[in-house]
Amino acid sequence: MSSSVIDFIATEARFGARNYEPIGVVLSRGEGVWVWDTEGNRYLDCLSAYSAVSQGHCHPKILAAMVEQAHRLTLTSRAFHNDQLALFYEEIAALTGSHKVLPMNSGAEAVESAIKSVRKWGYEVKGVPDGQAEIIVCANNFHGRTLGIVGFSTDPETRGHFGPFAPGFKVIPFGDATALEEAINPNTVAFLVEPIQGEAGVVIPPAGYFTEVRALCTANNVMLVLDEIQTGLGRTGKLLAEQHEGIEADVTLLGKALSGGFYPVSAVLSNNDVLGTLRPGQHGSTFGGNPLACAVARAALRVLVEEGMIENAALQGARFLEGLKAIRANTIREVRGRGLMLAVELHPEAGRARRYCETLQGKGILAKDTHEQTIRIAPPLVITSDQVDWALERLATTLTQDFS
Ligand code: IF1
Repeated sequence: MSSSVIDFIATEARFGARNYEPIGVVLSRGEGVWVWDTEGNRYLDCLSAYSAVSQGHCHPKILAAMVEQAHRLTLTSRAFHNDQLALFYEEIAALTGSHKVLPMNSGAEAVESAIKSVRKWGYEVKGVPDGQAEIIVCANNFHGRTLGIVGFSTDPETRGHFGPFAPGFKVIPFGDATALEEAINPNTVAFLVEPIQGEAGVVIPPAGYFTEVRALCTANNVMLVLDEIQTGLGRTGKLLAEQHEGIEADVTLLGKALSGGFYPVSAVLSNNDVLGTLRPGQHGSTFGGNPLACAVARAALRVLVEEGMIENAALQGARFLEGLKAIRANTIREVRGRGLMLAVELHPEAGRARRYCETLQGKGILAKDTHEQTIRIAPPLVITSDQVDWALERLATTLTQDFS
């Protein structure tokens, strides 16, 4: 490593809170599926900033929209109207078939906003006694890092020593519709769930699960809140992961790729009167719905559709999954994926996934481990067949390598 690389890493370690343990690469440039480090080495990005850079790094059309808008107007606050917000609402509502939109910034903020909204809906529409609203969530969930959210996490790393936490959440197993049925009571206002659990290691529920979930929520007047912050906007090969099961959530949460990675933009979408319960002064954000964010998000949505990225995610995702399944390596326990949200789970004896990610780095691929045993693979949705094959070759040699 050159002295400059060591310097960036050492300086981060010296001044920064140590809340991450990054792989030892310092990136300085990105274009499409590729990123370059400070020494000019090129890597295929198989993380896409946790699926935020789905449209590819520095997409020229999103960049142009951002620069153009930054020259004109960046922030007005919601105390005044701006000439981008209405267009953003109109376009995202048309694309997703939703009726109401609440713009926020981070994913966690969208989740928090949804929790506030469904509780309010519960008290004012469903008639739940004040202070009694319950929200059902799943074990091994990941919805963000705020206090409200980590309070209903089941991961000791995520929640440990951050309490005390707010009450009002009930945890059930993921993928078990009977558990949901048993957990629902008259005070249940919502079921908050990821269509595919990301942080848990790309856990895909049994076929038919969400059809049953949808029916249970409808029958019990419980709002189905799908956290599509990671699965949404083409990642799984459909615009929204809910489409794989042919269902519609009552509330859908989007973030990450909503800006193509340029800027934090998130949104709560609802197809009923959940967001209608919010009155002026009851919720908001200084930056939420700002004109720069709206212009960036509009461009990010436009290129996703116009450039066929969703169809490409389905096509290349199937190719990638098939290629991973064809790798005969005793290190592999299971391969999972839908669209370009993929994971290779290693055998416990194979050692930590992190070691394999470091080997992949040496071969020009950046991927991220999760939960010790799983390598997550989520390249930008603009990846080509040749690039998939290129990645598969390197994954094959890495996974067949004997570390013991
Ligand atoms: C970190 C994983 C990905 C999310 C879902 C909400 C949020 C996220 C389904 C919050 C965020 C992140 C954040 C990142 C790690 C990461 C992640 F490893 F945890 F699972 F993407 F793969 N809902 N996911 O996945 O969005 O507030 O961050 O904008 O280190 O926290 P945010």
